[in-house]
Amino acid sequence: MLTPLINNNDNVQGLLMITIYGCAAPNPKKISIFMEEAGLEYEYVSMSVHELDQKKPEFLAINPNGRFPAIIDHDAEGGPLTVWESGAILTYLAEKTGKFLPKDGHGRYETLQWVYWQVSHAPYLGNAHYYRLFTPKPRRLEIKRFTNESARLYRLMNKHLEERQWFAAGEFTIADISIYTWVQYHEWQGQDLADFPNVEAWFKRMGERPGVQKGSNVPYPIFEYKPSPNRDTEAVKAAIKYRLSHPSWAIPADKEDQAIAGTSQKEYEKAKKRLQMLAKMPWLFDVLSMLSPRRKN
Ligand SMILES: N[C@@H](CCC(=O)N[C@@H](CS)C(=O)NCC(=O)O)C(=O)O
Repeated sequence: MLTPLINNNDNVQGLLMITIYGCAAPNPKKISIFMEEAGLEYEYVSMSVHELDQKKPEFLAINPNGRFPAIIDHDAEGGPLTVWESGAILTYLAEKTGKFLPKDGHGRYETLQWVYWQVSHAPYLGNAHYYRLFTPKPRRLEIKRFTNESARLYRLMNKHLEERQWFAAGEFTIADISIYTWVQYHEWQGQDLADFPNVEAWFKRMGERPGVQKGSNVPYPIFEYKPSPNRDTEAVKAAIKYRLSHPSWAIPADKEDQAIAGTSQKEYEKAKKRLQMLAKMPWLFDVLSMLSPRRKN
């Protein structure tokens, strides 16, 4: 059963206009922030990733991709409409309400550009979370790669915000909402906001908005793990705290934007020569593939 948890307007009777399916994670929080900023009524169905609610048939019927967030707009033109993918949901809500996305012109595409950028780069940040905090053993190569890539994204944001208060269109938009919920987890990504002063100032500006504050706390505040039958809240909190401070997990980002492959210069030169040779004799590739042992997966 998918059970409604929060109704942000106690006076609403009957069917609510929009239902959000989400959990306490960056992508669903974008949607509750939008709703609070826009002052819209909504019903929130709180799902648990620990109990694999995203894989249950009743949720897969709403989002076959098995990820949060998803929404149902009961009041959409032409009948109830289901939308999933946080970027698509934000765009839909912005167009429906006429808020936080310019209707046309440069500002509209600037905004969409940053929303698309955020959604397509979120997996780098998400992988930083995964390899720094949740894998059973530290994996140096992966921690380095995703911490460095996260740092590159923060450098880009910091440069972009040098002469701007907001990410796009000279005003608060869905681009800011989309980016904010991920920057909330900068510590997990191995980033110190003091290294990115423009991002830090923007982050503070965002955090001062009442709608952003309220929406960030749905279904509960960031870093607050709710008890679940399968997980000990305090144990998870303690494990994360330990990993964030332990040298083998908290490998810092390199200052330079370099490719981290864990390879030495010698190995790199060898691989480069091999590629140059293959470029000259492409048939050699088929021969080498036949000779190399088959991978099992
Ligand atoms: N591209 C999707 C990503 C959604 C996503 O991965 N959501 C996470 C929560 S932030 C999730 O549902 N994770 C569950 C899982 O990985 O099984 C979006 O932006 O909506």
